Amino acid sequence: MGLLIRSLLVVLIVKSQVELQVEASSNQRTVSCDVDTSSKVAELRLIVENYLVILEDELRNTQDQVKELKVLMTETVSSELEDTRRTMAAISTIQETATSEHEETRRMVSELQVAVSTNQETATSEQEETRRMVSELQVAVSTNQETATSEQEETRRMVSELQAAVSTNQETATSEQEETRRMVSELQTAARRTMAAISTNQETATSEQEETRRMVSELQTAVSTNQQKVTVALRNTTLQLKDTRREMGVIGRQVEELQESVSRLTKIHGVRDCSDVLARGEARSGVYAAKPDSGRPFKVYCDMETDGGGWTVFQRRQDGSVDFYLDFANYSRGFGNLEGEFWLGNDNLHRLTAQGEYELRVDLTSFDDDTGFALYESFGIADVSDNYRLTVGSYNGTAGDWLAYHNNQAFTTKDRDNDLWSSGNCAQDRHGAWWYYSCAASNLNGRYFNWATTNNEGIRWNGFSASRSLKTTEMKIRRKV
Ligand SMILES: [Ca+2]
Repeated sequence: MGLLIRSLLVVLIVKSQVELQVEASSNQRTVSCDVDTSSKVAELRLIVENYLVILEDELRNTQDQVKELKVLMTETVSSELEDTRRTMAAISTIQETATSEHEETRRMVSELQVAVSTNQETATSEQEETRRMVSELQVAVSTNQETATSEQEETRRMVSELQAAVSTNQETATSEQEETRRMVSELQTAARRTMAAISTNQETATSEQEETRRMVSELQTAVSTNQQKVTVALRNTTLQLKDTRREMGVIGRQVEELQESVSRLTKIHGVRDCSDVLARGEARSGVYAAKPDSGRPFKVYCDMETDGGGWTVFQRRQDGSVDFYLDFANYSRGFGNLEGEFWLGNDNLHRLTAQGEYELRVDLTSFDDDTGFALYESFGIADVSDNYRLTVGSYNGTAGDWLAYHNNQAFTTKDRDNDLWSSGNCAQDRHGAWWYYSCAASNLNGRYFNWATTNNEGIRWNGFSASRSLKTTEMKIRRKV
């Protein structure tokens, strides 16, 4: 930088001197040409002085710049020098480390060399020892070989002696063998004879054995077949036994039921009606036997629940399962099922009521399930000669007195007109059988409807349930004691 400025200044100065010389020569020429040159010289001096001033300024500036540059260079160089020093120090440290490592390596190599040398020596000595042992072994082997050779000789000698002995023995053995062969031959001959005898016996035994086997097999087959038959028979018998037991159980129960029924039905001595059944302690409603007089007994249904029980039921309607539009004969002997719908029969009714004082109870149920009853303090039925004429006493109850109208009336059926209606048969008109007058205030043997109709043919008890057809009815009598 400084050098450059200096060169520049030199160039400037040289250039100025050249210009000055040119100008001076020109001026000299001018001076030579012009008389008045002194003023021009003065002018040139002034110019040169000005240049000098400028040059001095520039020189000063340049010197300042050089100073600044020196300072700057010094600082830069100083820091770079410092870096270089640090690097050198690091390199020195690395070199030291490398040197110490190198030393260590050398030391280890040296030790290794020593160890290798020692090992070599050891190996050499061991090798020596090995050689010595091998040599000894060789000597021992040689000695053993010699011993072995002598032992072999001894062995050979003994073998030879043994062979000789064997030879002698063989001769002896040969003669003994001959003797033995002879004896064996004789024994073989004897054995053959014996074998022949045995063979004959064996054949006989084999055929007998075969026969026995066959018989045993047949017997086994027979036994097996019989066993199967017995098993099947046993199984069948067991099943039959089970069935029989089951049937026996059923039969037993039936017998019990029958016995109970028989018991009920045969306890007829002194049983005139359900009042007597109750008196005997039978508290269950159901079918019993009754024998009101010297005539034959008949079955009755006893109501043991209503109003103290002991009622002999003689009529029941409940579902329309029995046809009640029947003739005089049917009403005389009775019909239906005592457990369901039925009419006990006018003959039986007469026989019952003829033996004492009876009360009558009529129980009714409407299709609205309203219930009502009519109780008559007396009730009687005449015999067939009087057409089973009705006699009822005074009424009490909830259903209304709709039998009084029929009191003292004969029984009319569709085939027997005993009513007081001159223009026709009330039984036909009301589709029933009753103690019709002309015709009815009640009609409990009428047609069974399944709804509450006001039809004249229906089962009616006028005034109860507004004269509409009824759902259930029961008529029953009880002897007054
Ligand atoms: Ca009539």
